[in-house]
Amino acid sequence: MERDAALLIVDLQNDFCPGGALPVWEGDKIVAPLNRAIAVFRREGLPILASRDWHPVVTRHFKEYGGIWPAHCVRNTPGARFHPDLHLPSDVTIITKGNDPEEDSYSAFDGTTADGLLLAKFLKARGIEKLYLGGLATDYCVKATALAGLMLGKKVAILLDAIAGVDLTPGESAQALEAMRRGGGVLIRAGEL
Ligand code: VGL
Repeated sequence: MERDAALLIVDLQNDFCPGGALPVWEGDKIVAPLNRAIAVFRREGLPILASRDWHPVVTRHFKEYGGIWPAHCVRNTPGARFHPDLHLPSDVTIITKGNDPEEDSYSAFDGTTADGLLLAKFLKARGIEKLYLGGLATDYCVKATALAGLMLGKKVAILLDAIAGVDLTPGESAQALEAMRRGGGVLIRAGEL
């Protein structure tokens, strides 16, 4: 693995998994491959980051207030917690996004660390040039994060067996993969790590 790489797990939260408020079909199936990826990054001593949607009760992101989504990942609720089977290490860097009631904040690059550092600044400070991405959802937050990272000049690899999509309109996840590939992203499997 490249020494300037990090693993970024996008929004693997209860509300995006079966039984949650905005479930992604088989969203929990990616937990096992992501745990294997976590083990690889830990073994290599490389950073592990996890983004989370962290919305206020009232936000324009939700249907009730003008958005397109049912309420989900309201901060400090069980639905906003990471999936309980995900083996996040104790030194994981959590990136929080969706705080702003005016913004959708699909991209983890809209988010900040606990110290209030924007993701791009954090990566720069740590010398991280390559992101391995997994999580939810392929056609929203994973796509937005991948494209934002590529725009910033980062290398991005998408872990095909560690993502799952909403497919609000059928085919959106396939289109998202194509957009990420076209933007310079590399599509690989977690097993190849
Ligand atoms: C997401 C829909 C709404 C995501 C977030 O994490 O991909 N999808 N909000």
